[in-house]
Amino acid sequence: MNLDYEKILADYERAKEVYKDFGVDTDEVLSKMKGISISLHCWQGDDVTGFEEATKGMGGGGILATGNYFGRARNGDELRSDLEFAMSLIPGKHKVNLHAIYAETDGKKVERNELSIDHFEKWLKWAKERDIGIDFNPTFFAHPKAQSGYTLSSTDTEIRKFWIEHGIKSREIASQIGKELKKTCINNIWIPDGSKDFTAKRYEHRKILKESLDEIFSASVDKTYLVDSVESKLFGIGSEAFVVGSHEFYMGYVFTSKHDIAICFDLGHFHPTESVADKISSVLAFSKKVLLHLSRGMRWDSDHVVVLNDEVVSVSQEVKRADAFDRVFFALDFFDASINRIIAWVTGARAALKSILYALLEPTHLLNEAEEEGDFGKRLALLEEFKTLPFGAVWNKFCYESNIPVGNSWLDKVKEYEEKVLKSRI
Ligand code: RNT
Ligand code: ZN
Repeated sequence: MNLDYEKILADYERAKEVYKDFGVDTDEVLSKMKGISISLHCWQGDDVTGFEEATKGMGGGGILATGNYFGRARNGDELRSDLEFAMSLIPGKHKVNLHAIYAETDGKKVERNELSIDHFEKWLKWAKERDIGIDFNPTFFAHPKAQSGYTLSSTDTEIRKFWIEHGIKSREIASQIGKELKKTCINNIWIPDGSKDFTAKRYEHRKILKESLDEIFSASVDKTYLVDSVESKLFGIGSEAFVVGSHEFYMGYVFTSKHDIAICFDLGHFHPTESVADKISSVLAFSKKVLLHLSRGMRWDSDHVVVLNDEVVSVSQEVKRADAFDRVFFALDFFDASINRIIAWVTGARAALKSILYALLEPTHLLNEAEEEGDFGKRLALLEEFKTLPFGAVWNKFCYESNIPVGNSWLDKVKEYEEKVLKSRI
């Protein structure tokens, strides 16, 4: 589909009138959309491999990119070039999310507890030139010291110390990244700790994790641009019976900590019938900030590419209805190695942005009014009506205004890139 400007504009003008009848100003919504930034995870581009020579391909921690599509980025330059290309197909200005394993150390072996901002120079320079922000994650998996299944909650003091040091180093790096770029940098802690089978010392591991987090968050690090967050999980491959950092654990931790820490909700980290959308307002009542990892579980935490499904839409609607776009950070978290990785990035990012636009276009005031009147039949009927408003025409206008291919014409560009760039990586 290749739409010309006349048609995009005409469709938009008609849609604008329809939304106006419902009391929504689409021009205003489009200008809000321009200020929305999501975090694009670098790890979709290389199947969460990273650049550490010693641990490349080691995997572990229960996260697993399946598939063998050609063209995986093999180094920083390839990954940045792929990301940059993906960003040219995603409307808006977005951040990039890094993991510690994406450090570039010039062939030198640098242990994770010795990392510094210097090892992210290339990423910083690249981001500065493009005026984009960077988020950060310590990497507590794919490492010999994580093979026991425990890191920050390990009963082995040496192992635990190593990971605490890594946690502190990562906060320092994130703080400096934020300062350099003058943009918020979220440092999200996710640890794989847990066990495949029935575990007796659950309480002990959780007490140890609490103490480790206390040490990490007590380290004096400038928080001008740094936002700390912690991510829970229900189970993982190899941690089916016990996950130390459960949702309850982190809720308790964040709400009672003297430090300002956000909760991260990954859409794949809950029981399949649980609604993450409904958790947002509960947590916002107690916590200043929330981080979202948009993902798509398929029967389990499978990290499938995000699509515009009910779950993602409900999440965005909750943020819109709570007027909390300044307190809720959107990040992507999936890894599919079975399809072209750029298609995965672009599809997921566009779907996430579509859900936000869809939510912003919702005539929420009409729902509120119906609720205030106690007319719940009207509320239900309106919700159904909203589903078929001409959202697509506004989305196309957003892409067009952002100088991004409209409709699926971006696919042709990916195919060209595949031929020219990705094929040579075989
Ligand atoms: C794992 C978590 C975590 C990772 C990334 C790579 O289950 O979702 O966020 O996917 O940090
Ligand atoms: Zn996640």
